[in-house]
Amino acid sequence: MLDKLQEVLKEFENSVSSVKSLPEMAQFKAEYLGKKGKLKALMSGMRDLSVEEKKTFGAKANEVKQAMELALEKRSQQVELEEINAKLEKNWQDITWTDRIKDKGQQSAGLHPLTQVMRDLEDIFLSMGFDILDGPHIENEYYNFEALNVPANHPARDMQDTFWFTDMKHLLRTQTSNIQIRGMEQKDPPFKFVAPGKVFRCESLDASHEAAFHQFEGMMGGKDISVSHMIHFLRTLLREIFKKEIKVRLRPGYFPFVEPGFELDYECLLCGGKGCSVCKQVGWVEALGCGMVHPTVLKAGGIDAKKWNGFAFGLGVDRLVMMRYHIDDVRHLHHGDLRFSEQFRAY
Ligand code: FA5
Repeated sequence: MLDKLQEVLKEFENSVSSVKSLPEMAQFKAEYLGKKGKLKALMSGMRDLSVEEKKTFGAKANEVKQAMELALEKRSQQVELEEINAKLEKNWQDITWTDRIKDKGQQSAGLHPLTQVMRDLEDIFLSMGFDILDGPHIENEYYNFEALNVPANHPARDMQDTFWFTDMKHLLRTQTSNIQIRGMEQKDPPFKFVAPGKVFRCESLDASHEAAFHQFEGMMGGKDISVSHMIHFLRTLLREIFKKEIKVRLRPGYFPFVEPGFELDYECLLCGGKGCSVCKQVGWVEALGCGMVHPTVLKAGGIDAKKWNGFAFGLGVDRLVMMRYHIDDVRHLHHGDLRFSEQFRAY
């Protein structure tokens, strides 16, 4: 009987590799291991064996069963892979083939100008060694205000009209500056990071104000960082985004989380500085806020302000997009009108 067992195993081993599909595999398994299978048939002959022979045969039959199960499992995996590969070989589609899309009456897509500019900004800062961080849209009061040197009842809270949740502890972040503290909590100086994302303010809408818009935060912490470092990175940003010299001005600006603080304005590229609805007839458009990080903010981020300092900036991305592509109303960016989006297919 032991010889017969060996014979069945050999026969199994010789034929398992020729099983070509999963249904065939199920049939093959039943043929050897099923209730009416070859192994069961042999085992039913055990009743004629002596106790000693039964022990030896039983152990051997168990080994054979395990070897078969292992081989079946291995072959099943191969068959599955072969089936997937065969399907891929037969059914693949070239998703870059735009004629197919046109045939179906659809049009090819392009990147939204906001996405394009966000990606360009990320590439510029990645190439200068900055990390990219992300943070929550639903934020608590601490990260959006308190840790940024804007305690409760501070008048600066009114600078940004906030969408509060009913618990009055959570809010939709009004600025990407919430990542300043979160970033410092994660990193020891020296560090350089940027944080792009959506921000929300309960604003009256006009040509340059949206309620949901995008900012791009930047922060650098280290030893003896100065305003000139900050200007260097901002200049590089503008040069790379516009690929030409554009007129900007840096003027003092108040933000409780920086000291000194500045605002950088573009000369309005829509009217060439003559005055229009985007620049509110003044010829300049606010691009970003920036400055040297306030020691209280460094402290809130767990950083020793006697040893380290740094700069931070928060850029309005929607307005940057408007300047780069000469878009005369920020609301065009968000309203999903295809006549607008289609103009950017080439970018
Ligand atoms: C801030 O939000 C500060 N967190 C920026 C900052 C960061 C200062 C780090 C210092 C250090 P502000 O509220 O000015 O600042 O917004 C920054 C930029 O976002 C503005 O310059 C403008 O370009 C853009 N922005 C502000 N409000 C709107 C809006 N409603 N719609 C579109 N863009 C806006």
